[in-house]
Parts: sequence; structure tokens; C-alpha cells
Amino acid sequence: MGKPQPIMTRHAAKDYKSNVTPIWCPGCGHFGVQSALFRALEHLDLPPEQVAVISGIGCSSRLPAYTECYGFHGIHGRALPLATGLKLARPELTVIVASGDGDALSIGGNHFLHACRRNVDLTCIVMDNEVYGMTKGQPSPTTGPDWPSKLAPEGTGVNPLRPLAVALASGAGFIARGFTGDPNGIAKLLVEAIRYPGFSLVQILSPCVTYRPEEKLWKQQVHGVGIEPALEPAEAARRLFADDGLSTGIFYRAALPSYPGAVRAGRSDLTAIEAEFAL
Ligand SMILES: Cc1ncc(C[n+]2csc(CCOP(=O)(O)OP(=O)(O)O)c2C)c(N)n1
Ligand code: SF4
Repeated sequence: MGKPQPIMTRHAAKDYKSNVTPIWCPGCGHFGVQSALFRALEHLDLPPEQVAVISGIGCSSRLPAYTECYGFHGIHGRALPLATGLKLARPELTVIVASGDGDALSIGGNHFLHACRRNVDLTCIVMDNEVYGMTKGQPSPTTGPDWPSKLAPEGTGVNPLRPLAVALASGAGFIARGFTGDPNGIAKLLVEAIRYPGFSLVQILSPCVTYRPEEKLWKQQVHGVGIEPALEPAEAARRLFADDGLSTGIFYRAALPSYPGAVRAGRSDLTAIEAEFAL
């Protein structure tokens, strides 16, 4: 028996990296997301031209420019409808949304709900730093009630939204959380999420070292979810409501029919469609 041969991949992580230098602050959590995404794409050996990274506006939303994949740096909060249209028109592409907690859950909150329930085969990454980083530190929907900022010196007094629970209630079938300090762990989550044949949500705790330096402590606080993904929504809901917001892993993976699949199946029976519209 000879030595086991390493599995050769055609694409290496570096092949997905563009020559645009990120302008993120040194130490920003979003660097870890970029690196994890490239590792996941390498693992899946997806040709860069078969991948589209779609974003809105925010520091997190700059990610498409830093990849060699196709991309669209769109309008604040509108990455999901853009990505949905692209996936329906070009179902052969792997479509990934790069978003922030502000982009996905504040201005884009309505689109988030409907992307979850439509179950189009997309992977939505929400880089959650519990702040609007790009516009210099305003509270976002995931900011805790007591965090003092220039806009709300005594805190907003408003309870944070729970993105994973909202996604579950809205019908998403794949729900996970990662931490940017563990790029290998996030890469594994992203591989699973991209393979999932429907809408997959990966919230990634991604510290904003400039406006929320205390988030560097997440490194000591995150912990694995320590249990296999729930298969039923009621069990997933129980876990998500008992969760402290710092556990990482896949919470829920359901077998749901994805929307483009249904559209393709419908399209294939042309005779039936013609008969339906016959005068
Ligand atoms: C229609 C519109 N409203 C507001 C803004 C200003 N704006 C740009 S980015 C942003 C928030 C970004 O926060 P987040 O998505 O959490 O990303 P981060 O910068 O923290 O990565 C806001 C409010 C805008 N560009 N367009
Ligand atoms: S402002 Fe915050 S989110 Fe934006 S690049 Fe700097 S550290 Fe990252």
C-alpha cells in the first residue's frame, strides 16, 4: 500500500481573493469572515465564476469587492431581493449574501422575513457586530438595551432582536451561528449552509473593534452549541429561546422544498401550461 494521496482541489482559497485591499480597520472581525468564505469555497471547489456574492451597504457589505467571484454591491438593505432575483434567473449559480446586522435586520428587515419564508436557495451571511460600523457607531437592531452611544448615551432601552429566532419564525430551514475568531469553524458552517438546498442563514459574531472594542471579549465567551441540529421547528425554538446568543453551531436543519426547485418542476410541463392558457 502506498502513502495516501492528498485530495487535490482545482481551486485554492487564494483564487477567490481579489487584488482590492480591504479598507476594514485592523483587527475588524470581517477579515475572519472573508478568510472563512474562501476556505469554504475552496473546500467545495466552486469555480469563482460560478459564485455570486451580493451585498447592500456597510463595512460588512464591502466583501464582494474583495472576492474574485461575481458580485454586486447594491443598495442598503436590498441584498436579499437582489440575490433572490439572481438565483431565480440563474439557478446554476451559487449565490451568497454578505450583510451586516444593520443592513439585514434594520433597513433590510422586511426583505429578511420574506427571504426566510420563500426558501430560495441562497446563503445569507449576517456579520453581526451589534452596531452600525460604517456610519460611526449607531445602535443597530441587535444592540443590547444598555450600550451607551453618542446617539443614546444611556442606551436605547430597547430589547435586541434575535435574528435566529426571527428566521425560524419566518420559515428558514437552515439556521446557524459562528464566531469570526474561528475561521475554520465558520468555514465548516458555510460549507453546510451552501450545500443546503434552500435559504440558509449564518449569523457570524464579528467584532467591530473601533466602535465596540469590548466585543474582543467574545473570544473568551463563545462556546459550541454542543448538540446535533434540531430537525423540528418546535425543538429549534426551544433551543433558540434558551440560548445566550454566544453559542456557535447549527441550530436547525429542516427538509423543506426550495422555491427554485418548485419553479423548475412547474416549467418543465410546458404542455400543461399551454393548456391552462389556451383560449
Ligand atoms: C438608504 C440608506 N440609509 C442609510 C444609509 C447609511 N448607512 C450606510 S451603512 C449603514 C449601517 C451599516 O451597518 P451594518 O449593516 O451593521 O454593517 P457594518 O458597517 O457594521 O459592518 C447605514 C445606516 C445608506 N447608505 N442608505
Ligand atoms: S468600523 Fe467597525 S465594522 Fe467597520 S471596518 Fe472598522 S472595525 Fe470593522
